[in-house]
Amino acid sequence: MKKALTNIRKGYGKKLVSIHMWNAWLVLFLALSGLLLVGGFWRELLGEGRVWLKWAHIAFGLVLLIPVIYYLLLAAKHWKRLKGKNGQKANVIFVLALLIGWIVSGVVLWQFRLAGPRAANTALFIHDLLTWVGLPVIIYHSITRVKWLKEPKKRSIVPEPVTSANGASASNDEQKQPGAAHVQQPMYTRRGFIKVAVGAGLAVTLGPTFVRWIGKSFQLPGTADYAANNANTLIPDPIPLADSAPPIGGGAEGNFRVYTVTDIPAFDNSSWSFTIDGLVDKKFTWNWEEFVKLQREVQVSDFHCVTGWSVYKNTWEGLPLSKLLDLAGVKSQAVMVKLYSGDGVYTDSLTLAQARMEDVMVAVMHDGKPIPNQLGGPVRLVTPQMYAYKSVKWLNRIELIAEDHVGYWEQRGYDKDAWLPGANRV
Ligand SMILES: Nc1nc2c(c(=O)[nH]1)N[C@H]1C(S)=C(S)[C@@H](COP(=O)(O)O)O[C@H]1N2
Ligand SMILES: [Mo]
Repeated sequence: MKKALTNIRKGYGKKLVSIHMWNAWLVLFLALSGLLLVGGFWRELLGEGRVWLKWAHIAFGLVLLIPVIYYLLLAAKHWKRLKGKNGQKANVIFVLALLIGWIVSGVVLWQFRLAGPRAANTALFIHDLLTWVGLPVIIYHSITRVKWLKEPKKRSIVPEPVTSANGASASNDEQKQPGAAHVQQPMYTRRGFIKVAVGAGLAVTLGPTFVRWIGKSFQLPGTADYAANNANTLIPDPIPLADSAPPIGGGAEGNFRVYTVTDIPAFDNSSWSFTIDGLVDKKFTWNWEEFVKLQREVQVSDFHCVTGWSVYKNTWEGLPLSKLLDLAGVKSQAVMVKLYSGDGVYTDSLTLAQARMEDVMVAVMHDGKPIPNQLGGPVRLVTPQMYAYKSVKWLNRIELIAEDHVGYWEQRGYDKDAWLPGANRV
């Protein structure tokens, strides 16, 4: 009878240890892959790997459910054992809330098409928030626990009940004694000291960086900050229409995340031109002075990235793409509009019907100001009914072609179908 009890205990303790270990490895993988995915810096380098990494991140995120559910099945027992240890109870609740929050917001991001951009936007905020709060705690936890691994009797999750009653060295053979009473070590001074020392060390070395990091993630630079650092030097400035200044949309809500797969280019009057060619009746190449004289229009629209962030109520001023197509005259053989970026690398395409949608715009101004170079200025495409990978930055050439063209991200695994849920597909 006694023996059976010990075996159960032993099995249970071992289970907790292995849950903890699997969970730790999963979280490590998810943290690393997540940081690679969120960092704009890695976009060019990862290329197609980015899409694979995203699928791996989602898959392992779902696998994380296994240790969480498994733990929940054992939770009642573990909870009893934590009786009186409020610190550890709080820690368990914190970790569970963190993991469940990550999983739920992650599922919404994974199912972004079902969820729609509003929900994806909220989920991304929560996913990020939990990362910036949870990761430092987990890193701290891991560093302090490494010491404990070498001194197993000081851990709160033990493979078997520790049996030393006097606080003296609990050796391995002691742990093998069957049926001995479970006595938790009261010896917390050294552990406490290590914790405080590591905590203080981390706070001093990483603290300031971390605070700046958090600040940045919650207060991303606004369009005004980019406008202030606009590296384009095109003259003259386009003069905003009355609807642009002040912007009829009331000013954009949300923050763009600067994405690029090259170094961020900047242009001046000598390095910039805009061409429409291919299967057209009349090919055009405008320089900047000519281009700013073309009649612009104003629209207010939302901007959604497929990774979950959105910027609402943008007041864009520019040329409806359909007007440019009419100006050049599209030949009957043409079926696709190929869009080129002045970065020399990024391209995408629209069908003629898509290109003629009234809100597809070759934009020159945002909220009454020239589009800053970091956000794709002097001229970028906006495609309000499609995810923003269609909205080619530094747009400088439109070519009418007779066959399909697969865009930069679509070549690397993004969906050819970029329509937002609820869009008026054409
Ligand atoms: N030339 C170019 N255009 C681009 C991209 C890019 O990497 N290069 N990224 C696309 C993606 S995925 C998005 S979400 C938007 C981001 O626009 P922003 O950098 O102005 O926020 O630009 C799109 N257009
Ligand atoms: Mo995007």
